[in-house]
Amino acid sequence: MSTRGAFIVVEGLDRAGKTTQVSALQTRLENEGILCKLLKFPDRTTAIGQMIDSYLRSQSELDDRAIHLLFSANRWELASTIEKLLAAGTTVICDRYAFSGVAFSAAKGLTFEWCRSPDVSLPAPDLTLFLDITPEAARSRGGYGEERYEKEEMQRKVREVFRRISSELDEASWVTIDAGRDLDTVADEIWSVSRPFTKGLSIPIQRLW
Ligand code: T5A
Ligand code: NA
Repeated sequence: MSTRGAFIVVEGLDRAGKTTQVSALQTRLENEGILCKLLKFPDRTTAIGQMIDSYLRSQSELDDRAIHLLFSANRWELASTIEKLLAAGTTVICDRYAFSGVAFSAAKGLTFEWCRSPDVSLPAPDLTLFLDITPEAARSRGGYGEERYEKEEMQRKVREVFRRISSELDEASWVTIDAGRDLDTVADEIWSVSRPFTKGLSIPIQRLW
């Protein structure tokens, strides 16, 4: 039976080390000769992505619903690319995805169900690695940056919504990783959890949610 690539998403609070870890995972996959592609949301390079970038840097203001829909549209722009890569046998690693979309908008006060609806039927990750870190530990990593959501109170609320999301998903597809440890320890755990998924999957691509 022919297999497809696995869709692996890395999620977490700001400064949890997502970008550091997706890059480490990509290196390990390449060293094993496994075909992989790294994606990131928001993808700030598209026209929609540029609107998101401007909002995050507080250079523009948007209604909470409007920015939520732009984040979702930014994922839909790449949905068919993700599907084609997976079908061609490429492992797709993604730095944030729809879970961030729900977590940040729900933390602002929009309802959970409303937040989920625009992402319904996007390709679902086969594995989500949630990098969990306390807001205090995140702050100690050189402090939060200048962007809109990088405030401790916001990060606390976001963490609560991520907890709710994880409680509603099955344990095999959502794995919480203690990201407060040193870089190599976190990378080793991510690798041991991801490795079985990189051998190719024979089940069809799943859909959110
Ligand atoms: N957002 C996103 C929404 O509201 N809706 C959505 O739908 C989506 C997709 C931008 C914002 O958009 C929001 C969420 C965000 O607020 P972004 O572009 O992903 O999202 O944000 P970035 O600023 O690029 O990334 P983060 O701030 O989230 O940081 P990372 O990627 O988690 O952390 P990283 O790897 O850059 O590391 C941060 C620092 O910590 C060090 C690193 O060297 C770096 O200095 N570090 C460690 N230090 C000690 N121990 C470790 N284990 C370390 N790992 C990393
Ligand atoms: Na990042």
